[in-house]
Amino acid sequence: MSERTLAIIKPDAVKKHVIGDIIHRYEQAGLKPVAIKMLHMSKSVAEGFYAVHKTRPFFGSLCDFMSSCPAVVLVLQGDNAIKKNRELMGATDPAKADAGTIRKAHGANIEFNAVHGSDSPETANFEIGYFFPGMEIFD
Ligand code: IDP
Ligand code: MG
Repeated sequence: MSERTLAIIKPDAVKKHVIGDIIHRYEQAGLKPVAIKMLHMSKSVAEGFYAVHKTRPFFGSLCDFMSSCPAVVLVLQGDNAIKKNRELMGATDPAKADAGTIRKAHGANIEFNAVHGSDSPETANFEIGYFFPGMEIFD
């Protein structure tokens, strides 16, 4: 079933000049970018995006990181896009990520882990709408 997911190439990956490598991996896996933009999140935009984590001890640090430099946000579309993207990404902690995953290749640690991907249809819906109005999504 074709579905959409939100991906973010996080500030650490943008600084490492691996935007192209990561987008290539999406496309090779059959995840088609249908929306894409670079933006420098304010702290409050990052806090709103990660509101689900607001009681976690790493919340402040995570929002500082996400608002530290520009990031690239994308909507990816394809069969089982949510699960497929989570598989491509690898585990949250790059040290535990499988070989061949984006986080294994480009993540530094459990916080600076290169990419974000929605984890369910409900979060994908919220996250896509958070960054993209419908008229900026093309399929
Ligand atoms: P996910 O990105 O694999 O879905 P989540 O648990 O949703 O992982 O956490 C969101 C983000 O918060 C992670 O991608 C990572 O950047 C950061 N994070 C998660 N756990 C920790 C932690 O224990 N310490 C510091 N940062 C963390
Ligand atoms: Mg998550």
